[in-house]
Order: sequence, then structure tokens, then C-alpha cells
Amino acid sequence: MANKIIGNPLPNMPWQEKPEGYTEPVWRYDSNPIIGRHATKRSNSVFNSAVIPFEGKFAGVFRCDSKSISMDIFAGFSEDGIHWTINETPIQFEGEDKEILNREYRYDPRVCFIEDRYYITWCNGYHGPTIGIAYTFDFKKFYQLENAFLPYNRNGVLFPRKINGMYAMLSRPSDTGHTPFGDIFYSQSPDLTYWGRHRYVMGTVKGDASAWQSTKIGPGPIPIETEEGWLMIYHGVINTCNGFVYRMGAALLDLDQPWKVLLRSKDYILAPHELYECIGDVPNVTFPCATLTDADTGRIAIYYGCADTVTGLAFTTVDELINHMKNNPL
Ligand code: BMA
Repeated sequence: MANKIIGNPLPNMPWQEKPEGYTEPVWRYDSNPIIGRHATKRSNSVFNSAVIPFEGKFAGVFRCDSKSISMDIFAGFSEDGIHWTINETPIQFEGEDKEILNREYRYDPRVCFIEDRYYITWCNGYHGPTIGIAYTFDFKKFYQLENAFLPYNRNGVLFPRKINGMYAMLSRPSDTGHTPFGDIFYSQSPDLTYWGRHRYVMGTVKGDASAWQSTKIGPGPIPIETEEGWLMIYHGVINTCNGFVYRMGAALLDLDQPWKVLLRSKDYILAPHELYECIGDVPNVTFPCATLTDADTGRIAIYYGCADTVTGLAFTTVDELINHMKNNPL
């Protein structure tokens, strides 16, 4: 292993070896999807969800759209990271200000362990989409903090530690609708309430140099710290005659100044090719929201939403992704 993940070992994370003769950098779990659309009694779809190691097993926060097509987030638990039990009732947040606790809609959660607790970020309706933040110690009680930004913004992704003494978040400023643009920005906060010192990280690619990421891009899972930089898996979108298509890419960001991009993939790392990624409520979407990693082996498991309907699992390693970027530089 040439490139090292800086983090904890996780020998019980889900894993399958790369199939013999397979040449792509990311390979799918052979029994995908791992979570179907009816994982809870009222769910129409379960996708774009986040998982994390918890008490020797796994916990997560899941986007379950209901049969009335309302969007909310639900806690769930798993022994093996593959078979999940998701609560039937959405997360009820506690917090200081009722104005902020008021629910319009909630979707696309991320979960990040920082210092002593698990932080949840999600796309939170507050007169338009913005980034909600909450924390939990036990995935039972959740305390909601202030929204990070003014509307409109989506895909708020925390870094797992302070950088230069500040909490740090990637996000994608957006609009009220299905946003036909979008670049990734970096924001800093001393206290997780006041965010500023915003920096541009990277944007869409013009022309046909890498057209799969020509319409909008947005951060995905919590960045993975490696010796060479922060490994960021992200989504990239192209607008086609059949609408948006969501693929996955990888980039490597500077450890101390994460708005500086060291490497970025020209070729996507995963794209909607399997039926459950191409057919569903929104066709042709692979949307990554979480990873599990093992620092001892460099293994990475990616959790991603498939066609806005079900949840998939795929595997790669830190070497695979860094070699992919080095061999296909943008
Ligand atoms: C985005 C979000 C995601 C969704 C994607 C594709 O704007 O709504 O949750 O996966 O569109 O429909």
C-alpha cells in the first residue's frame, strides 16, 4: 500500500475483493442494492444516506422519502454495514430555537465524527434549501444547531477534524429548483455557528475535456484524510436530452489549505450502468453520501443513492483512487 489513510482501523467494515479482470477503480457489492425502497413501512424510496462506525457496529442517518413524497431523515442501525434496520419515525430534533427546529423538509444527510460526537448535516428547508447541522452522542437524541448558511445551498459536508483551528465544511451554493449550475466551496467556523472565510475549491469543467462534470458538481462523503491530502469523492452532473445524469469523481485536496486541488479525475470513478442505478424515480443517478474506511488496509466502502430510489454499496481503495487520478489527470 503506497498511500496511507490517516484514521482508525475498521476490520469489520463490509468488503469484497475486486473481481478478477475488472479494470475500473470502483466495483459494486455483488448483492446490490443493499437497501430497497420499502425499508420502512411508509417509505417510497431510501437513498442518498450516510453511515458511520458506532459502538463496534454501525449507525446511520437515512433519507426516506414517504409515500406522500415528503423528504425526511431517519436513524438506522446495522451489525455488518450491509443489513440495516431503519427507525419508522423520523429524527425529532431538540434545540434552543423553535424557528430553526421548524421542519419544512430534510434530505441528503451526511454524518461526521468530530472530537467527541457525531454531527449530522443535511439539506434543510428554511425558505429554500440550506445546510442544517445537528449532533448526537447515541443516535437517539439529536440536538439541532443553527443553519450554516443563508439559502440557497446543498451538500454541506464537514471535515472530520478542525483545520488550522477551525471547523471546516464543503458545500455547493444553489438555487430553489433543480439547479443547473454548481461549484464546490470551503467554509470555516470557530464554533459551528458562524461560518465565513469562504474559499472556492473547484467547479464544473467546460468544453468536452470531462463532460460528465460539466453542469454542476457537489461534495459527497466526509473527506478521507490521507498522507497525500484529503481524498474527496464527489458527484458530477451533465445535462442530456434525458435530463441530468449523476456520476462520481475523486479529487485530492491540500491537507492544510483544502481549497487547493492537488489532483482531480478526468474519467469518472462510478456511473449509472446497472439497472437499479438507471431505472427508478429519477433515472441515471449514482449519488455518494458516505464511506467507511480501514486505515490498516486502505479499504474504502462507498454508500450511494441509486436512481433516487434505493441504496447501493461499492468498494475501492485509497491506492485505486489516487492512481486513477494520477493516470487520468484533468
Ligand atoms: C439533487 C438532490 C439529490 C438527488 C439529485 C438527483 O438536486 O435532490 O437528492 O439525488 O438531485 O435527482
